[in-house]
Amino acid sequence: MWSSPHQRTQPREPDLADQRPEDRTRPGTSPSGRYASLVSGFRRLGILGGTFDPVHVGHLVAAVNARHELGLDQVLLVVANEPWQKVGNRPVTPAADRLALVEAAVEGVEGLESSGIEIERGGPSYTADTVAELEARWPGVELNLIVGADAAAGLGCWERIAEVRSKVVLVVVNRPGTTIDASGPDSPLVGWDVRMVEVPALEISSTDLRDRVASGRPLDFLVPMPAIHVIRERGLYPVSR
Ligand code: DND
Repeated sequence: MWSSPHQRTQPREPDLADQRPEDRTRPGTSPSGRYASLVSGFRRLGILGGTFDPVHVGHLVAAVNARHELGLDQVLLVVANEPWQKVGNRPVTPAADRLALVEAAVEGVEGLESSGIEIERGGPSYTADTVAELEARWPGVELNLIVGADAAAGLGCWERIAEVRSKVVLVVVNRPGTTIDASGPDSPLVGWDVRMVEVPALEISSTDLRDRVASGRPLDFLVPMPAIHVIRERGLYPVSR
């Protein structure tokens, strides 16, 4: 089911004249990671969007392995401002705290960068808006939207999904507990330009991690240590939540 990635035609070189000078910086130097720096020669960008409440090693392992398998220049971990499908179901941690967690988690990890692009846009976070913004900013750069199998199964309910489908390569990574039919006529992946990437299966969820904090159980080795420090410093995920 998890076939090897295919080769694609290389898109043209990004036009650096389209970039603002402040965007032509080294990774990690842009304010709040809004526009992760794309240095000259970048061709393939990975986008791993998430609520990241909190970020964990399952997210990071997916990002670094997708980057490696597909030869992506950089993967942006895009923090949702308002994950509209989750709002109302449970209290969502403020976006600024979730961004701080992701910034701490990717610090020093080659090829990964946090992005606050959806937070700065405000309102409900629609991937269609993010893809359109990134495409306009870096024309010709191949956008690879990375999703876990569970998120892939729900793509049909996303806002303006046909628009997203027309603009990205969809990268689906396996996630324990979810199987996805990648080829049948009823597959949610029909019509997408798909790459299936197998990553080490890590049975970790943000839900369990929030419960762990609330009940005083350890997060060690499930969440990167710098992000654990942020959780402690900011008192995130108290018992009452
Ligand atoms: P989640 O809330 O599932 O994020 O959101 C994932 C992305 O979908 C975000 O960018 C949302 O804005 C976008 N979305 C959702 C719904 C509607 C729309 C957009 C729309 O445009 O209308 P999580 O923090 O829970 O997870 C982040 C990613 O990491 C997901 O793709 C998830 O499947 C994956 N993941 C794992 N993958 C492998 N192993 C694990 C994982 N845990 C999470 N252990």
